[in-house]
Amino acid sequence: MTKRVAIIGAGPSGLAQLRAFQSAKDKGADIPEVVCFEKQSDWGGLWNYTWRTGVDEYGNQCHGSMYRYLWSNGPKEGLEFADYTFEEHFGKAIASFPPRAVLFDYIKGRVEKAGVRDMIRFSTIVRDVRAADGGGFSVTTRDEVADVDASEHFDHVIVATGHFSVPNVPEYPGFDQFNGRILHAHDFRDAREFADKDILILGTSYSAEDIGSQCWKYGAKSITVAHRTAPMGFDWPDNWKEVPKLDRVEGRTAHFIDGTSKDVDAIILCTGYKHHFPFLPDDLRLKTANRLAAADLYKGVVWNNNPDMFYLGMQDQWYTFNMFDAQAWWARDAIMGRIKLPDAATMKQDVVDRVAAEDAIEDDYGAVAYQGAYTLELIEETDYPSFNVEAANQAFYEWKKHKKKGIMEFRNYGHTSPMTGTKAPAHHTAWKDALDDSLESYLEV
Ligand code: FAD
Ligand code: NA7
Repeated sequence: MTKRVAIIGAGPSGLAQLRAFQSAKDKGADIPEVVCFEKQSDWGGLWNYTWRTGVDEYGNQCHGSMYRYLWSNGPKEGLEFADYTFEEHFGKAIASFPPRAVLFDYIKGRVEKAGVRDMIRFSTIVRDVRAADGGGFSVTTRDEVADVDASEHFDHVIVATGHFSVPNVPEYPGFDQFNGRILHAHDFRDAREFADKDILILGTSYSAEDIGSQCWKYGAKSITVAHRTAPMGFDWPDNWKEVPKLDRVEGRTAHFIDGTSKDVDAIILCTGYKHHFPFLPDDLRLKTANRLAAADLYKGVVWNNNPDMFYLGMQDQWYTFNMFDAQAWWARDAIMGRIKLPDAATMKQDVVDRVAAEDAIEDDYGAVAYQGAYTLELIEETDYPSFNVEAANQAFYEWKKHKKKGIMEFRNYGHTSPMTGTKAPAHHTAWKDALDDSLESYLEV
């Protein structure tokens, strides 16, 4: 096959794509020439921790949003690879909410086994992609080490650059006069910085819940969370309060719209991220909200305005690694002609139907089931090893219930693997007491 395929990004999505092509090759298929461009010097995407904030060593936007002491916020049983289980990687059953370093090790394990590293050009940022006259794309990259630009032609481009990296940063009156630190979750690195401090968090989603919990665990004096829409409503510890929307800040005092106020040392904006593709022109650039049915993507992966282009992992995420796999296997098969794309009207209607189905979802349980069904739909059209998606849904449902029961305790439970049927052991130390998040500590019995 003489086709050339560019993958942009070597995070979990881009690595899933490399593994998908390599698995077809292993089975004797003639695969395209695949080149993956990764702006960082190592793979793993967000799971490749960096202490840097702001810009990276080359002056490009720093990709990393992960922080020290981060443990998986959902059960690992919901994200397990069907072709490479946790038990295969670690040689034993491990607990359900691994810290970042453990998940990074797992992600690496599969691609090291697959031997795909030499398909990646590291420290190489994609700067520009254009639809080429006569078909395909012109992709301009910069090798940051050599400090040299190059342009190459590819028949397909797969965008796997993630969408939890460029922060959405709102401004409230008085921020410019605030006498403390204001930062976005993207720049949060070490909760110990906020020990003995009064912190204000804006937002009510994963980052708000988890960064607040980290700060609580590592000794913040108080945590105040202001909601724009609705409170999270968990049974929080005594020094944690949920308050209505922030109105303004005066000096160190945050005033909320119900007339109450609180003096705080720092404001952490857990206000989400932008789908941001500075290397793409208008005709190729995805513009979508952070939702389960992303705009303009047939089957959630094909760019409807130019079906030679694909996007992976652009949805809001309950399912992650195995959903990226399902998408990558599907994109591979579309590129290799194993799956035929329908006409433009059908592809457009597919998005309309997915959006309507998402809009009809009543609660988080419905959202999990929706994304599980989507993942299964793609898997069933490829040779990705099928797995018990209903069992993975169940792991999410149990997790939701555990969170309701005890927001600082949900990580102490074990869930059942949809791949092996093994129930994970409880972790040796309760999450709130486990201050060491190293791989060695986590794997201790
Ligand atoms: P990313 O991991 O973001 O990887 C994208 C890659 O593209 C990066 O390596 C980046 O350097 C590269 N890139 C970007 N732009 C360019 C360019 N122009 N040229 C070349 N390379 C480029 N998911 C879970 O399942 N469990 C969790 O507990 C969890 N916790 C999270 C905590 C935080 C703080 C955040 C932000 C996300 C979390 N996630 C979690 C979700 C996360 O999005 C996925 O797990 C996963 O990392 C997404 O993979 P990705 O490959 O799509 O994107
Ligand atoms: P999310 O899930 O996109 O949530 C963003 C939150 O930010 C959400 O609660 C929003 O409130 C809130 N938000 C957005 N804009 C504002 C303004 N202007 N003022 C106040 N609050 C605002 O992002 P997360 O970072 O929590 O999670 C992203 C990923 O990172 C996730 O997959 C995790 O795994 C880690 P709203 O409900 O819209 O009022």
